[in-house]
Order: sequence, then C-alpha cells, then structure tokens
Amino acid sequence: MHSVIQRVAAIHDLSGFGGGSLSAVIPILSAMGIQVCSLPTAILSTHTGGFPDFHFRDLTDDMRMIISHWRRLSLSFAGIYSGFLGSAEQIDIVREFIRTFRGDGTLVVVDPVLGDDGKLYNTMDACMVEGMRSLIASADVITPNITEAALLLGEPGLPAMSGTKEIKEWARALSELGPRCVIVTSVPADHERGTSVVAHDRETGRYWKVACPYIPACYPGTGDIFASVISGSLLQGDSLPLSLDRAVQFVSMAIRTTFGHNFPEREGVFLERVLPSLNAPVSMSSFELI
Ligand code: PXL
Repeated sequence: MHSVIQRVAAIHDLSGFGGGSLSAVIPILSAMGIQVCSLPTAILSTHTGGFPDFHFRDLTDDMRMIISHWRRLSLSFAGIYSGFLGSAEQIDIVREFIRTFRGDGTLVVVDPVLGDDGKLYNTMDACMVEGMRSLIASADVITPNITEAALLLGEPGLPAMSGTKEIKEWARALSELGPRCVIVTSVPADHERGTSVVAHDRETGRYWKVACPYIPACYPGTGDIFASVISGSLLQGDSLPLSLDRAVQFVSMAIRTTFGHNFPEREGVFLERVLPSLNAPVSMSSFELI
C-alpha cells in the first residue's frame, strides 16, 4: 500500500461554504495522486472571514476518538499536514499525533493558521499564538503568511519590503524555533504593488523568493490552497524552490480564473476550474536565490 499510493493525515476544519480548509486540501492532494485521511478539527457553516454569524462546532473530543481508532488500525503516513485548529487543547493533540504517527521519512507540514492582514482571525487569541509557536517545533515545513510570521516571532509590526535583510532574518528566526523549512507568504514586494513568497532551508542555508503577480483582490482560502500544493509537491519529490513555483502559479491561476467573474471575495476561488492544471509541469520557473 505504502509504495503504491502516499497517504497524508490532514488535520484541518471543514467549512461548508466559502472554500478553504478540507474543501481545498482534499481535492488538491487527491488530484496530485495522494490519499487524504481527514482528521477534522471543527465543522463550520462557512469560514470565519466575512460571514458574521457562522456556526462553529468544535471537534476536540471526536479527534481523540478518531486518533485512538487510527492507532488501533496501526495506520502510517507519508505526510502529516495540519492547518486551522479549533482550540488550544487541539494543539497538544496534534503534537501528540505527530509524535505517535511520525515514521522514517514522514513529512510534517504545519500551516500555523492564526490571522492575516496584520490581525488575528476571529476564533484565535494569544493562547493559540503561544500554542502554535510550540507546535511548529515539531514540523519539518511551516507556511505562515507574513502576519502569522510576525505573531509567531512576537514582532509588533509587518516589514515594509521583501528581499531585505529583515525578511531573511525572520525566516531564519522561525527556523530556529524548529522547522527545517520556513515558507513565508504575502511578503510585501520591493516595488509598489504585489507580494512574494520567501523561503529558507536551514540545512542548505539557502533563501529563495518567488514573486506573485498582483491582483487587487483578496480571497479567503488561498493560504490553504498554497500550503496544500506545497505539501503535495514536496511529497511528490519536487525541490523546495520548484514547489514554491508550483504553488504560486496554481494560486495565481485560481485567483485570475475567479477575478474576471466579479463574485463576492468571501465566497473564495473557483478551485474546480483549475484543479486539472496540477498535473501539468510547472510552466515557467521563476524562483530566485536571495
Ligand atoms: O484559510 C484559513 C482558515 C481556515 N479555516 C477557517 C478559517 C480560515 C481563515 O479565515 O476561518 C475556519
């Protein structure tokens, strides 16, 4: 089984409407030929960004039961990939899950979902930030956006530019908290508009950057889409910079496909329209060493 298909434990919430979380993780990894075993952290009617009266059911107790069944089944995983967690207690559960199920060569990706645009998400607080800071110590790869990077480092503000000494410093400081690879998204670009993704691999000592094309829109769920493509790409054996390229190109295409239709941003991107492109080679590589 193991050599025929790779299996990933996906520890994320399930939001019914608005895209993101498991609604993105499952189709993306499936399209990349990876089997997804869902360990849901919460069930929501929608994501928390833009729908004020969303329904939220915490699944902390169910997670324990699911994990205990998986232990009895002696499941093993090529990857463990966590995202939005519903409570501080869940952080301890995920840490223990990693300790139990990590085998030789298991890739552990933690997307430290906490906030965006300089603010914490609705359901997050200082306790979740502290817990997430300790959880990333168990990860091989983390994918914070610039806001989450600042929160994890206890930095009061966001840096004004990428490619600078400061963002490299941040990536290095985050990797010193535990993960070998740090991938920071939504980094402000050195020119007026646009953002970039900056990554650091502690083992090679290298820093990479991929510029993201500018579009005047901000769709929820794109962070989950990005981290899912990174996870699938690394599991497929792509290098770190090629995985960055693949994820940036896929998210950009998803945003562009949606943007022309002028739908409300809170409804997310038309993921289904672009999923087939995950099986195409990276069209033009644009990563650079910084
Ligand atoms: O995209 C991260 C995310 C995941 N899950 C839920 C969210 C968000 C961001 O708002 O609300 C429920």
